Amino acid sequence: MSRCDFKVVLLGSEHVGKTSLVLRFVHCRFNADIPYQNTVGAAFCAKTMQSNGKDFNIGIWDTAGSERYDSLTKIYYRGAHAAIICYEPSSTHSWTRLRHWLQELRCVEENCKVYLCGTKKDLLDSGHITRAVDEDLVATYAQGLSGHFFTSSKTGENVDELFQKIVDDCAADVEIMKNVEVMRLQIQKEEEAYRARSKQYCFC
Ligand SMILES: Nc1nc2c(ncn2[C@@H]2O[C@H](COP(=O)(O)OP(=O)(O)O)[C@@H](O)[C@H]2O)c(=O)[nH]1
Ligand SMILES: [Mg+2]
Repeated sequence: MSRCDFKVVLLGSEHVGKTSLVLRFVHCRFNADIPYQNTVGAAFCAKTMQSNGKDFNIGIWDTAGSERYDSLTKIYYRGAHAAIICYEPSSTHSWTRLRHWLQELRCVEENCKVYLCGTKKDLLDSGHITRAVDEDLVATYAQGLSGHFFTSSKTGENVDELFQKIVDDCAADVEIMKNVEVMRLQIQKEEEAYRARSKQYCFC
């Protein structure tokens, strides 16, 4: 199985913690000591996860979030099965941007599952930052969506839970799974054809 079964895209303004979330999830690490580096364009990584005892390959697109790259970001959420839209509870700007991303996404991928993610929970819990985004408002907003999580990439809190929910939801979606089966069959056929061709030209 070489291609991705589920495509997940991360959206949200810059500095909210998208790249840190992906690094924590994929590599189980958090590095607070390196200077901030804005993601240029987008970065891709993949991880295999299980749902109901079956393996699924998850492709994750981590976008830049900068307003400069807005038009480019559309390219990355096209075809996405799920989107994690991040905001920082201490930043009203990041919340405004979240609503912007949700509207943009809905125009392109109507059926994409959307998960809201409040980041940097450790900083909020320890009082290093104060809440500026009204959580009741977020909760109301999240009601029509697929989920709402508060994560900390520093401690790892709720990070695996967020991605597990996404994989479980996608695996339980009949339409998505139909396409996954079709794609897997196609890959299998391509691999068989490739093996047959290789045999044909092998003279040893
Ligand atoms: N304490 C803490 N810092 C975080 C967390 N997530 C991100 N950061 C920090 O926030 C800054 C921006 O993070 P980054 O992942 O690059 O944000 P991005 O621009 O959305 O990709 C970096 O200095 C991170 O170390 C978190 O969960 N806890
Ligand atoms: Mg980034």
